[in-house]
Amino acid sequence: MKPTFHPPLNVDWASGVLCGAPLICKTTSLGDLAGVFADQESWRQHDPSQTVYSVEMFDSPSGEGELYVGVTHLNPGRVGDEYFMTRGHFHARREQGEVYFGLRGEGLLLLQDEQGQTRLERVLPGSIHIIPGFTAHRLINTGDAVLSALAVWPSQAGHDYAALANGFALKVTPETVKLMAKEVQNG
Ligand code: PAN
Ligand code: ZN
Repeated sequence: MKPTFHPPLNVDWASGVLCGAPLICKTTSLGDLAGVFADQESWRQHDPSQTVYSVEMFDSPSGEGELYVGVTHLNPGRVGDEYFMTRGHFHARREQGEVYFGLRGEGLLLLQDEQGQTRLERVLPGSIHIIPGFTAHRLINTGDAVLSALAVWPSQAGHDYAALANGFALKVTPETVKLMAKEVQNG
């Protein structure tokens, strides 16, 4: 049988720009993140229309067994002493995992299991993060430039934001980054 040839989808590794098929884009501004940052007073003082992050993903099929591919671009910034971050979520289908790949910028991936145990992984160009099932995840930009990360996840995973309505158990501030650097240094 004669094969059919398809031009591939493409990501520019340096910028995270996707092309080759129609995209779905969603932007999240500070005003959308009510209750997400600990310092509510500081959050109220910011311009609510300021973009915190945007997600671009291929408009792919969403059936059982299909995969979504998308890039999150997370701006640098802080609310009080807390870095700009994504809202974060468990997958609605808890058992479904995801893979993140760091593309540009520097930051952290905050992971939290269902018992509330947290851990952090450094995100940097080339880093690979295998997020197991039953694990909530949030990107945090600890740098001065845009943090971009590519993600691949099951189309049927869904997003459960409500389970984290009271927030993650760990607040990430410059103090956290200093502590982490010290731990890495001490092995
Ligand atoms: C990512 C996230 C993206 C935005 O594509 O959806 O980084 O974060 P929130 O969904 O928490 O606002 C992903 O993890 N998909 O499953
Ligand atoms: Zn996810």
